[in-house]
Amino acid sequence: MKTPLKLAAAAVVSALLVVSQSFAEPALPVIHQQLLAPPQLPPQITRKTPAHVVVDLTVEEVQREIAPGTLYTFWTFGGTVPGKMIRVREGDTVELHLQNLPDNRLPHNIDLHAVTGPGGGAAQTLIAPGNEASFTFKALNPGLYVYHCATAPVGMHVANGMYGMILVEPKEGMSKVDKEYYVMQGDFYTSGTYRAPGPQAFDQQKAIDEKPTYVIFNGADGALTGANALTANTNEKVRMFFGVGGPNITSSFHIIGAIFDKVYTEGGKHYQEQVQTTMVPAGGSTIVEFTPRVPGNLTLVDHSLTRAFNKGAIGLLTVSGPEQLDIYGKGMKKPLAAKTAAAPTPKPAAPTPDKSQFARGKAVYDGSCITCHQPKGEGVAGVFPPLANSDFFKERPYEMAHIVLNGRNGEIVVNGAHYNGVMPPQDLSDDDIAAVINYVSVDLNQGKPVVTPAQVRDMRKSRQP
Ligand code: HEC
Ligand SMILES: [Cu+2]
Repeated sequence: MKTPLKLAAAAVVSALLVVSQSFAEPALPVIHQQLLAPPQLPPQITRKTPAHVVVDLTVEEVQREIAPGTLYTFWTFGGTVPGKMIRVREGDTVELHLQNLPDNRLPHNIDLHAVTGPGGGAAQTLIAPGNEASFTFKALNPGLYVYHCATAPVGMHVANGMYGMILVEPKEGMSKVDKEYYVMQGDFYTSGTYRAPGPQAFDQQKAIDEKPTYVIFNGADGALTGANALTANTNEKVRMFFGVGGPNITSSFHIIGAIFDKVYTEGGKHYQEQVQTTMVPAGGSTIVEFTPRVPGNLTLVDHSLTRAFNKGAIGLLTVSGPEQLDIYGKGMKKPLAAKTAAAPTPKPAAPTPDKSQFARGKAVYDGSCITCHQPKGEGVAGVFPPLANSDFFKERPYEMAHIVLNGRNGEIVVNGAHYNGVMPPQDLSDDDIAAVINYVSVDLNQGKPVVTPAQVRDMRKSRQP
């Protein structure tokens, strides 16, 4: 039982609290934040005064594809990896509600790096499934901040996808841009190998050893490629909010074919200009701004490159618009003049369409394939498989265009011999790929032309790198 004295004291204290709160926040307008699934994010803030922003985040444990045909159980904020992005203004009061759904198996909480105070909200929000927690904080410092689950084992909760970002816009606002995107990199540790099919469990030892199976953007191998590629038009200003959830691997963030006009290093206040690659720490962020000038695909990568090409850290930004040949020329390729007499003089080609495609196919072959597959397609024993009289090629000649488009690695048997190498994807146009495949089919395998540029274009559209 409380004594009357204590009760009276408590009443005074709570009365004081009510008074001070109502002085501190004279009728702040209440705004309910509309959260969007990444790579989208709430729109730029136009208001010039502080608000009381209510944010509802739901913890959801969901099984979905980490790669095509590979399932993984993600723990998420708002059902997505990364968690949905929160956007407030410097000086706002944020009232954050966290729900841990009844069907979840584990306790969770949230630690926001934008919070000034021990634990960033972790203690206030630690709840078992079937509960809701809430707390308020004042967004004192502008910047782009990571949030994440901080429930033990923290590394595991983050490794399962429990991170996102909160942007605190500076009081003076942010400059206007045409497109904004939200991308986070994370490292994942699965029991099976990269792209092993079926459900995969979390591998604690791989996590401790910091040997991820996947390093990916937005929670899946292919989350930002194919039909999911980001888009922009030439000469549009693009701003990307990029963060690293980790738990362990930092990013050498780079966009192939773009130079960042501005990089707000580490998500802070100052920017650096004219940057190619920026380091982003685990639990850190960056804001990059750039303006694509020529059409085509720009490729987001972690420039620690085996992560990009062997663990999934690849995304695309497809830029549409007219060619700008003064900025980016088409170029030309031709074989070097032969130094020895051994080179046979090519027979003059009759100007039929087929023959010209054939000539082009040979030119592409000599320019792109010859170094590995050798001049007559004979290959190198044990290293590069033959393309001439290849049973592997003849079995499904049409599908070979996939190999040239996407590359290939792993065990392969050609004419009874085993190979286990890496063929990188070839950076060639649809016409060149069709031409070289038809050249290999007709000239090296006594077959027929098997693929058209239009078919290669369709393959490219539907591919999952
Ligand atoms: C850097 C070396 C390299 C280059 C360049 C290269 N390849 Fe390959 N290619 C390989 C390797 C290695 C393999 C086997 C991959 C494996 O082990 O899974 C292969 C496999 C293939 C295969 C399937 C196996 C077979 O022998 O039929 C085809 C088809 C193929 N390459 C076509 C091409 C074409 C066409 C080009 C040029 C546009 C090309 N490659 C350029 C290294 C290369
Ligand atoms: Cu958690």
